[in-house]
Amino acid sequence: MAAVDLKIEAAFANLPLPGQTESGDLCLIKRVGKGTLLGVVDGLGHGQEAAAAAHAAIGALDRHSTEPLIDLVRRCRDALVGLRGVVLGLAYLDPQAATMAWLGIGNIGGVLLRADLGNRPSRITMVPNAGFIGGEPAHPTVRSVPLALGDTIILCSDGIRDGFAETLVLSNTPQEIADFVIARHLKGNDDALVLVARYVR
Ligand SMILES: [Mn+2]
Repeated sequence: MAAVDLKIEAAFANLPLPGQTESGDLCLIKRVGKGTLLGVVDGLGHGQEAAAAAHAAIGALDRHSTEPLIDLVRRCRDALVGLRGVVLGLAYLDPQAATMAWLGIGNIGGVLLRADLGNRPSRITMVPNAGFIGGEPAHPTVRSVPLALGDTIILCSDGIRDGFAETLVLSNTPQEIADFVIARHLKGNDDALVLVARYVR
């Protein structure tokens, strides 16, 4: 499945743990204002309870998508009362300003890969804050980075092994990259989700 707008092209791949019908990993790709909001949520554990928590968090992100990233974290927390916790990665890509703001709470991967390798550093890794949403109040750090045409952003759950970024062919489409990462870098002991977005003309 892919969502395309004028400037941000995004796609994802999601695979539940074998034997589970539902993935506890979910994502959101949504046009918000002139930009695109990306979210990856991993409900703690797996199976139906993890999926219920992930659905609640994604619903909160969708309902409040115009709010600042930091407020979305609080919205998720409010939506998770009585449910399991989640870990979360959020990014807002603003093609007009050519910036991306992002944050992570818990074990969520995020990497920005530059199209122009002369643009140093050629890779920026998101450093998530510790913890999860649904426990102690989280106070994540929102970081802003410049975006250039062709740059690729990847958010993924911990069902994906580290080190995948080195193996990617950046001329491939976001969907091809997402499918490749799921096919080749799956841990196999957890649900897995990878979301790939690119800033395109
Ligand atoms: Mn997980």
